[in-house]
Amino acid sequence: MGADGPRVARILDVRGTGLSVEYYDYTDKTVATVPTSAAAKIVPRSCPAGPLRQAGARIVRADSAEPGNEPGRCLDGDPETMWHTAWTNALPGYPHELVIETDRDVVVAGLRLLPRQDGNWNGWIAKCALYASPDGKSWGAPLAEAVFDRTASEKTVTLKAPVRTRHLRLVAVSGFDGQPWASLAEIEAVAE
Ligand SMILES: [Ca+2]
Repeated sequence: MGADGPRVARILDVRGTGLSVEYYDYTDKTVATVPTSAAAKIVPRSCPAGPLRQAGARIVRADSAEPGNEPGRCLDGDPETMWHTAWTNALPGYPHELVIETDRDVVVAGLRLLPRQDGNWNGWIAKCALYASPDGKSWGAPLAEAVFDRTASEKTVTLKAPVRTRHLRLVAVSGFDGQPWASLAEIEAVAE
């Protein structure tokens, strides 16, 4: 367990004495018990806002979403909620995409992508590409492409050089084992 700085965690139990807190650590993937004095550093059920959410980021386009797993759920700071492409009334396959818009320019050195954290790997993204646009319409060539391993840990897409923009497009190119779905618990930007 890392005790330094805020931890993104889900509180599992507050013990009867009120002297300790049991929590699940999304970074270390462990269950730990800490005294309440240390638990003050735990951020329950939330991811710290980074450059995107600080700039009012929202999803303005998603190619598909299942009701209850709307696109905005990957920008709500809650690691337990997610965007998930449709599976009930339609089953569209890859590629999938999200277009993100912010209220003002942000300088982005890359993206941090948190896969769904509920123990189910449906929709985990294996390969993706990141674009930026001056106007939200023309995207050009991808600024970065990335291939991820099949784990629940946070993934990073790193740009060769930081970009200043209000419009980002994440294309999920493929998943694992030929799955048609994409899902994502949280998106944030890597600051310059
Ligand atoms: Ca979420």
